[in-house]
Amino acid sequence: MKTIFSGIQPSGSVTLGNYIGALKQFVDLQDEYNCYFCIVDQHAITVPQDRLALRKNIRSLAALYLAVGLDPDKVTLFIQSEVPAHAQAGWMLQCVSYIGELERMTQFKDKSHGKEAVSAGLLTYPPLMAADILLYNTDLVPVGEDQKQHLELTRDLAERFNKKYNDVLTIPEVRIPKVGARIMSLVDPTKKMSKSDANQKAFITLLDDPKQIEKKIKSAVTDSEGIVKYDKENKPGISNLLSIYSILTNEPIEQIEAKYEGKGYGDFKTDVAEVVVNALKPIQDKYYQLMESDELDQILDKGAEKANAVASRTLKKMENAMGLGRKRK
Ligand code: ATP
Ligand code: LTN
Repeated sequence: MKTIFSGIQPSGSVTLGNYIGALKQFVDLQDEYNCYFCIVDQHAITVPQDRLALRKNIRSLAALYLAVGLDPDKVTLFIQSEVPAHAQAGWMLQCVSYIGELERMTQFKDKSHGKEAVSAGLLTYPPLMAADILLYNTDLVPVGEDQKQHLELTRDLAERFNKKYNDVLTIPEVRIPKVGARIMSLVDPTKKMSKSDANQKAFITLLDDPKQIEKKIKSAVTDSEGIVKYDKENKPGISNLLSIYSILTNEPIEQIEAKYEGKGYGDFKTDVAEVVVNALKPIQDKYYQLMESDELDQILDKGAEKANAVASRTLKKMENAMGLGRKRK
C-alpha cells in the first residue's frame, strides 16, 4: 500500500475551502492508501496564536477530521507537536534549505506582507512541512492548489538531501483535486478562502449554523450581469459558488447552469446555501457527538504512538546519513 500524508493548521475554524480542497479528498483516499493525517500545531505558531484558542482549535480540528468521515481504524490521526521527530527533522532540513528559496515562497510573501514583526518560523515553515511529509516515506500528498509550491520545495529538499548525504528519503508526489482546489473568499473572489481571514464573512466554517451560512452566501460578492454561468476570469464570484454547488452535489456545472437559465442570482444563492447546509449537517452532528466523548483522546494517543514509531526510524536514518551524534542501529 502506498503512503499518504497531509496536514491542516489549527489556526482557526476549518473552512469550506479546507473541506473541499483537502478533507473531502482524504475521505475518498483512506481505503486505498496507508494514511497519516496531522494537526500541524507547530506550523500554526508561525503567526501569533492565543494559547487557549489554539488548544481549542487543535481539539476541534481532530474532531472534524473524524466527523467528515475519516475512520480511525484505517488512518493515523495525530498532533504534530506530540511527535518530536518533526521539529528535529525540520531543523536538519532547514540546514539544507537556502534563505533565497524560502523567501520566494508565495505563502511567506503573502503572510509577511506589510507586517512589522515577522517570525523566523514563518520563513522556515516549508522545511518543517517537508519534514512532516518525508518522515513517513510518503508517496502522495493531497492538498489544495495553494500548497503546490511548498510541495515542489519538499521534493527539491529531499533530492538535495539524498544527493548530498545518502539516499534515505522518498520523493513524494502532489495530488491536487481537479475541481475545487481553490475555493475563493466570499468577500473578494479573487483571493482564496482562508480560515485566518480577518473578515468572518469571507469564509464559511464547517460549524456555521444554517442562518450564518445563508447570510454569508446571500452577501457573497458576485457581479451585475445576472447570468449564472461559469467564467472564472470575468465572473469569479458566481464561478466560485458554482464550483461549491457542483462539488457538494456531484452535479456537473453545465447542468447547474442550465437549471438557473433565466433565473436571477437570488434563487441561485438560496439554493447554494441549502446545498451547503445539507452537506454540513451530518458533519456537524458527528462533530458534537465526538467532542463530548473520550474517544478523541484515545484516537490521538494511538495516532501519536504509531506516528512516533515510524517517524523516529526515518529520523535515525537521516541523522546517520548526516553524521549527527554517534552511529546507532
Ligand atoms: P491559514 O489561513 O491559517 O493559512 P488555510 O485556511 O489556508 O489556513 P491550511 O491549514 O493552511 O488552511 O490548509 C489546509 C488544507 O486546506 C491544505 O491542503 C490547503 O491547500 C487546503 N486549502 C486551504 N484553503 C483552501 C481553499 N480556499 N480552497 C481549497 N483548498 C484549500
Ligand atoms: N502548509 C500546509 C499545512 C501543512 C501540510 C503539511 C500539508 C503542514 N504540513 C504536510 C500537507 C503535508 C498549509 O498551509 N495548508
